[in-house]
Amino acid sequence: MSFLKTALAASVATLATTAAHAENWDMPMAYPADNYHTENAQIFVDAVRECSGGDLNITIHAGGSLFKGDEIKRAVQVGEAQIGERLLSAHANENPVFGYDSVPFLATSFEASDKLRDAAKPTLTKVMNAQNMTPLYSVPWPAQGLYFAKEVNSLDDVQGVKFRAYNAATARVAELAGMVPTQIEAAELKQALATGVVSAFISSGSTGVDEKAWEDLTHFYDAKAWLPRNTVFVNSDALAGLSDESRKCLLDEAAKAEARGSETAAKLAGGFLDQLAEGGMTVAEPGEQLAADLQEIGATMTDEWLESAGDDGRAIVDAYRK
Ligand code: PCA
Repeated sequence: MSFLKTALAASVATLATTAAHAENWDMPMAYPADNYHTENAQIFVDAVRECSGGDLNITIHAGGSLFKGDEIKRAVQVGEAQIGERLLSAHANENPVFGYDSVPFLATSFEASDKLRDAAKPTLTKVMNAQNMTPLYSVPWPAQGLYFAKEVNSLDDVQGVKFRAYNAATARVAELAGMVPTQIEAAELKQALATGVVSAFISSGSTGVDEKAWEDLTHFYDAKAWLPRNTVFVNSDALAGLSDESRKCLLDEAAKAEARGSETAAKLAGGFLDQLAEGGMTVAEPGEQLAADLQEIGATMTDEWLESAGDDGRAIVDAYRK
């Protein structure tokens, strides 16, 4: 065989092996393509493609386009998607452990949120593994504040207000405050605000900017109630099916994405509030009475969560406070 032929045969063989091993994964995500969570994940999947030598190609489907937010966890569990991102606290009705990041006033800074994430990791991994999933990384949203269509000085001002909830904790805040909660994914929030289905919600400045909240609402109170997290997780069978090299590459890049995501969120947080103000909203700390009312709700909800999450919840809080 001539040199050229040998070289050609060798490269065809390499191609064949690559093709046989190449994995194409779908990654449903619920938030907009230009949100920093999605952009961070795009850097992650690009790096994974690179370090796997093209063997692991992950395609992001942003904005709930492949699966809606509330379908993503199940889709990954049953293998309809191999990997996905979800606000896991939205599944706290199924297991209170998923709501570890939405306990009011437990962790209210980026630093505390990362510490709580580490404290929850063993328990969350155990719970996810039992559902055939493996958590890869999680990234915080900025601290949660309250959006209203009027000035609010105490809960007396919000009785009966229609409130958008994104998980059990936000629905409970509304109930305890005397508001009327409706569960609405971020992808449907703008429509709900525009049509008056809701006129208030709790979220970060990030989502307020994504939704151009100033077009529908007037006040943001920076309550710093908690920092919920989006978690990226993978179907455990899909993970086991990877080559050792691809699996290592995925896990290494996940660790980088987690650190990068926290840093990015912290860097952007202040600017989001500036944008709300630039849009015309009043951005303020909650006044004395509203702050006291929220603390009282927080204390009730902390007791309720500890009660419902049992030993798993206790393990998370103990590890966090250590
Ligand atoms: N934005 C997401 C969850 C928390 C946040 O800041 C949302 O409102 O859906």
